[in-house]
Amino acid sequence: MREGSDPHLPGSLPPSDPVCLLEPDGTLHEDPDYPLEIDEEGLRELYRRMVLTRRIDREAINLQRQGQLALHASCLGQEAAQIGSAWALTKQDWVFPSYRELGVALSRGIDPAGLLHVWRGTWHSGHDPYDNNFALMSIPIGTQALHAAGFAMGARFDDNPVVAIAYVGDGATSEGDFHEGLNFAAVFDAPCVFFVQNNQYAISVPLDQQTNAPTLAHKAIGYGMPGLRCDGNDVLATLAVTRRAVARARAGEGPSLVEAMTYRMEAHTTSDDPTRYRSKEELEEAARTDPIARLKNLLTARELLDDDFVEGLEDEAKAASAQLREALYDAPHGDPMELFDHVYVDGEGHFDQQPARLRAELDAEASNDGGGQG
Ligand SMILES: Cc1ncc(C[n+]2csc(CCOP(=O)(O)OP(=O)(O)O)c2C)c(N)n1
Repeated sequence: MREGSDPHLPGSLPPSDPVCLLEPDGTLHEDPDYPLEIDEEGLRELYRRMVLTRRIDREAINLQRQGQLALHASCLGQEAAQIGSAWALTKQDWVFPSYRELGVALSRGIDPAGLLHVWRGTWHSGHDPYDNNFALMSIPIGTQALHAAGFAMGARFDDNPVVAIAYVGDGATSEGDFHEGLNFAAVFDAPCVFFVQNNQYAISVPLDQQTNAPTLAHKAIGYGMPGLRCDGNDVLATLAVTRRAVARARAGEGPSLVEAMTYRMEAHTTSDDPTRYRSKEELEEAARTDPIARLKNLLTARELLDDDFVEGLEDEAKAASAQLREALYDAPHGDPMELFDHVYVDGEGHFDQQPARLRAELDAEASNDGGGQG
């Protein structure tokens, strides 16, 4: 920490070095500002979630390659940032994700098949946000900040001790929506955390072409909220730093920005070719800080990865992948009429003509198909 400056207070400079508790070789540091507060079972559970996320993510890429999904946005390399931050939340808290938050979704108990139906184009959402307090994936960049800020303001007006967390990427911090969300949250002391996964790229645009700010956490100063930084490939640092931001929000002290330094090891999406804008050497360098290997080193040193656990996890990962394939392979389209069902709380709202028009179009399409075959 900088002398005389506490990064947990609004207006302070963010630390130049991100908080790191777990080194790539598995060495653990004590930091009185960020107590670990996790037992051995917790450490194994973090590892389990990270491994399962990676396996399901890989399965989704394979399904896209087989033509079963139109697209997938991989979170490979970002497992620690996602699973560590999600661990800092309670069940009552609300998550506002972008399109890359598979690890957060799994942590909240979401069935990945539901999420991936969206990428298959066979369903509009695939999960009910109220089941797990996990909002629908929002693809427009930066909107998550507005949704989380608005939700958190409402929670504050209702004296509801719930915290909202917005997941955004580095690129999103250049969007107007991001600015507006952070400003409103700060002015209204909203119980909100803006969790920025700085994975170094907005598609092909590297961080140094996105901003002149020394770090993304520095942007928090202008809104009057703390800007914290963690090593986002260190699941324990991410957990501890997010926990502080969540505690601050829950105590009614207002929002924080957390910048988690990580690296997107896969393509931006399955439609992207990252070899056009980054080198093999850069990727190899990033692989050295792999978040899963790092936690594995700690668990191995503590003899927590016994054969039963490792084999059980492998079986679980295989079963989860098989279940995903079964749910998605050649899955039929959902009912397009469902499009109108969840837009307004009180039924059809102002959709007075659109459902009838869509019904007529679908009927016409069906009769044309029938005609073609007959
Ligand atoms: C408002 C808006 N503008 C542009 C896009 C197109 N777009 C999709 S992903 C992306 C880059 C986002 O980068 P970042 O915020 O760093 O998140 P990442 O994809 O790296 O997780 C852009 C510009 C969009 N989805 N929404």
